Amino acid sequence: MSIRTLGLATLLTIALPAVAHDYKAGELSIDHPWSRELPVDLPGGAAYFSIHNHGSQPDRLLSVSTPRAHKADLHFQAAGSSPADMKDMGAVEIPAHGEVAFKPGGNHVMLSGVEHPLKAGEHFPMTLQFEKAGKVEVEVEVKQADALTAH
Ligand SMILES: [Cu+2]
Repeated sequence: MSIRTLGLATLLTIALPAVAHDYKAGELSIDHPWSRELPVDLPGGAAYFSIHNHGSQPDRLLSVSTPRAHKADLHFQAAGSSPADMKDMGAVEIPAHGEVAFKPGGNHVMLSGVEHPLKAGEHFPMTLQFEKAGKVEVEVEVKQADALTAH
């Protein structure tokens, strides 16, 4: 391998995490973590993703953390209800061969104490702690304020 191809290979390896949308841990995959830029500079926000469990045993998402927020809480919000009705969930069960979606208007990761407002186009790291699959580090993509879904 020449120095030049070696350099390119290194570059591609480094660039990879920025384009990865899918993260795996054991039997779990975490799909497209994203967040929304807020229309005003508020010290908070929310993060969304979906978790697929390909295994025959349930797992549990115990907690989430990110260096971008002092606190990241798992919030439950019934579909169609007001954001004011959201509740803290201790942990979230990921059923065997099942899927749990965190999305706008539903369950979400509530970020509070965000010192630098989230800006569209940036990425920030987030760690998900599962009971069985352990720790999974993901990159959260910040979308425009009017984005409703990851795509
Ligand atoms: Cu919330």
